[in-house]
Amino acid sequence: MAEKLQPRSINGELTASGLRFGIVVSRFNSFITDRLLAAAVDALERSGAVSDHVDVVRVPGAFELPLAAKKLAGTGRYDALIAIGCILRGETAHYDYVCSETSRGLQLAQMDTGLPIIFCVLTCDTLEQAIDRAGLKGGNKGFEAGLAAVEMAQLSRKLRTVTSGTSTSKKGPASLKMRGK
Ligand code: INI
Repeated sequence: MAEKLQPRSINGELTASGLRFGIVVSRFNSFITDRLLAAAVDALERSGAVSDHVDVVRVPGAFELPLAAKKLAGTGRYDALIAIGCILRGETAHYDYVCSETSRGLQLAQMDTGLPIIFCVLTCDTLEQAIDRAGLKGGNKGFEAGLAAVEMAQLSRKLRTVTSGTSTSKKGPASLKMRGK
């Protein structure tokens, strides 16, 4: 009988040692964004990142996150970025514009530069919903973002070195070969 196909799995480890991170955080709704930031830094620290390798850049509001992130990405210094913001719905359509342009801008910056930019921007109808996601009932999205940054930084490193080749390993198909790690 034919051997069962066992695809090779490529994952990013949750180890931050030696990796550099940039965090862009908005001052608007800082009551929330400060808590997201603290949790993101905690996740990086627990994963093995060191102070010299983590920079925090503050911007006025969420709308300014994409440009700052793109400029940071352009320095070539970082393995991943985290964008932190909190957009709360008001009485006008302003919320919708800020939400859509912030998410679109961050995704564009990520795709243009090829650097992982983790989206840690809360978009909530009420302050209570935001508080729940910044350390209360819903956990802390900043911590999740920190872990996502580590995973994507590691994964990006690996994906840079994936080459086609012939494997003699019985563990997986011959189509992928990893260089380095
Ligand atoms: N910026 C936020 O980060 N969150 C908000 O809830 C918000 N609201 O509701 O207005 C907000 N507006 C400011 C915006 O991000 C820009 O800083 C501003 O428009 C200047 O460009």
